[in-house]
Amino acid sequence: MKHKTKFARYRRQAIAIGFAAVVAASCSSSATKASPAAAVSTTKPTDSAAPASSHADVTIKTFQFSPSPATVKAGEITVVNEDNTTHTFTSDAAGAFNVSLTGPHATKTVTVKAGTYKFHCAIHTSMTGELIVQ
Ligand SMILES: [Cu+2]
Repeated sequence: MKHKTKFARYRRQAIAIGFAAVVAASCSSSATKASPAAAVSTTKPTDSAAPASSHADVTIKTFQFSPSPATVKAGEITVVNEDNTTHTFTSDAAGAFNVSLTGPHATKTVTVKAGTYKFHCAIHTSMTGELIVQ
C-alpha cells in the first residue's frame, strides 16, 4: 500500500517534468521566432540616420562636375551647385534625371537606379560627367 502511493507520486512528478519540458521547448521556439522581428526593428535606425547624408554626391564648381565619375549607391543622391550661375544635372539618356540648380549652394536630390549614366549641364554643354550607380 505504502509503496503504491509513493510510485503514484513519482508518476505525477514525471508528468509534471515532462510538461515543463514541453513548455520550455515551446518557449525557445517562440524566442527564435522573435529574432526576425528584432532584425526588422534594427533597420529603423538607418531610416532615422538618413538626414545625416547631407553631403553632396555630386558637386558643381567652376563649371565642372566632381567627382567624375561619381560612384553612388542606388536611391536618393544629392547634387550641390557651388557656382553663382544656374546649372542643370541632366542625364544624357532622357528621363533618368533632370534637375535645375540655381546657384549658389542650390541643392537638389534625385533618385537613381543601378547603372552607369552620362550626364551634362543643359545650359553649358561643355559640362559633362559620369555617374556610376551601384
Ligand atoms: Cu551649367
